[in-house]
Amino acid sequence: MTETSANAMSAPATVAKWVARFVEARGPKRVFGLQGGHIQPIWDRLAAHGVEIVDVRHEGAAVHMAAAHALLTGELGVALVTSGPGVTNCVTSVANADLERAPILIIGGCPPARQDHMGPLQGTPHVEIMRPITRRSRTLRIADQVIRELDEAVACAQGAAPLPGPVYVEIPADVLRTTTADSAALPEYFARRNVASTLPDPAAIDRAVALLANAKRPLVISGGGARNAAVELIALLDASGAAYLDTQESRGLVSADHPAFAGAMRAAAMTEADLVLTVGRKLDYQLGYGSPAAFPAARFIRIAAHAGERDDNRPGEARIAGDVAASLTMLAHAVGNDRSARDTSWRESLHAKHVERSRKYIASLAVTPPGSDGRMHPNRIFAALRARLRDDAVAIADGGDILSFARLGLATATYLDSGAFGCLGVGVPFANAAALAFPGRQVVAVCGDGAFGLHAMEVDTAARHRCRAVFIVANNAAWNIERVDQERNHGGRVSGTTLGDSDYAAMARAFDLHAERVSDPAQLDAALARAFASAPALVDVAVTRDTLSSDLAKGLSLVPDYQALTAWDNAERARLSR
Ligand SMILES: Cc1ncc(C[n+]2csc(CCOP(=O)(O)OP(=O)(O)O)c2C)c(N)n1
Ligand SMILES: [Mg+2]
Repeated sequence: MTETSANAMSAPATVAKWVARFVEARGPKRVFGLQGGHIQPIWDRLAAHGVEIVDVRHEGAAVHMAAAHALLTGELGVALVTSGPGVTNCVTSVANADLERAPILIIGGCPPARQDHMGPLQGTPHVEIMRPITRRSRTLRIADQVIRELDEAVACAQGAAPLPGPVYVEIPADVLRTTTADSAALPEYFARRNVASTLPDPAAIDRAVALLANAKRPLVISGGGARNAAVELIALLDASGAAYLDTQESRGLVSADHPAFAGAMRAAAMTEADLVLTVGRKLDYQLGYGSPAAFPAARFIRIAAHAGERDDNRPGEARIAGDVAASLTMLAHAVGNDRSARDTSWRESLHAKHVERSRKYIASLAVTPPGSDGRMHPNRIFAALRARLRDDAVAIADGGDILSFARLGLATATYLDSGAFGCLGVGVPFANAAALAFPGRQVVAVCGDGAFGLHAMEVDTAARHRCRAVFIVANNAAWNIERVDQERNHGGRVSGTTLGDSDYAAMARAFDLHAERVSDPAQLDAALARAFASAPALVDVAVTRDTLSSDLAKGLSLVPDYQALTAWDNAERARLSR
């Protein structure tokens, strides 16, 4: 212990110094931010304490980086942003972290309390702006309560609220300068703690066992709340004989080779299942809100530590509330391991079809023909990446059409994308955070040219902080999923959805990145090899607009009334009119 030693703890210090000590003791070794006078006292003390500060070019990127750090490492993410526009620039990223349930602490600047409501510099009601998209949003006005407040804020971020997620706190500039002796009187505020866990009610486990015993086609669907329970999840799949679907937020927990895995048979698995166990997963639009429109034959078991992943939209007939790993273990034991007693023919047939369909799909990537404009299909990028990425690579996908292709084409176990929020712009900051968190692993972000533009300046952050990521821009000179929607579904009137065929490699070179433009698929592999060797690097790939992605084909752009996808929306209408 250096700064948090007993002597240092009892010596008077400014609130800013206490905050820096707290971040040093409780946060990760790296924080993300963009400086401003209102937060300078904390920034300065963090620098003095040797905490690594990754300074970005837009506050939204700092919060995206903090969220990616949290999602990829399981640690708290921390971002520092200044008062006024610094905070408001974060709104989109905080909303994304809210939906991603990323445990992050955002420390904002705030005008001096003595200038409250007088029209101060950079004054705007941050706390009210942040409230609906955070677990807690507060101004900390009392100097010797600041550390207690921060301690509670971290607990909220990590799940003391109904879900883990972002927490916003700000400390007025005059409060930061106040000297206080005892704001940190309790050393336990500075001790890292495990997130509190609870065991489920055994009666709920019994109900789940009874439901499983009567099910012929049980299906487990995992979400972010299962991230720390891979071993236990596999044990339950083995014991129960259930089929399995992952979701974007829980990719890689179960290998696609596992006999339960049915990823390429998602629609059939959901339609046919007679029992669905959600594990740490919300029943949001991606799962048809749990409606019989999407799951016509299923009863439900809901398993999660947090209410927001367990009690939303469709309650389970068994509701297992508690630590996910412990719940899965208890359930697996209670189910027993008598494989002969189970009929696993449904999952076997699903898995066999999954294997066949995936094999064909993977083989098709390298031979998908070019579009009518002569440019390569985006699948060629994924064919090249598959050959080059190691098993532990981290992949990020961001965009419209390209995201739809990437979800199938990018196969890494560690994977993040624009998520349930559809948050274009995450690609570069997510990859930068991943590259800093895992310096020994390959990190690649595949971004649409539109999505890339939203945080394109973050290639500068990559260069300055040596974030050794490879950024691939799938350049179709369009916001293409929207352009194709206009073309097909709106009388062909394309307006405001085309972009220039811009040279993103030249832009990246201006910031000292290694960068190339590739138009010939035969050149992709060598270009990727050079990019990974010289990262941070950017490869601008000329791809065709002439595509029909599955997201577009399923009607995502149409925004139907009842469900996100047309087929479920039709089923929902039919169901409601019966
Ligand atoms: C911040 C934000 N703005 C707008 C949208 C709506 N939107 C969804 S996909 C898309 C097009 C994305 O274009 P690009 O990143 O180039 O990918 P492409 O479809 O061309 O592959 C747009 C505009 C969104 N989801 N998020
Ligand atoms: Mg595009």
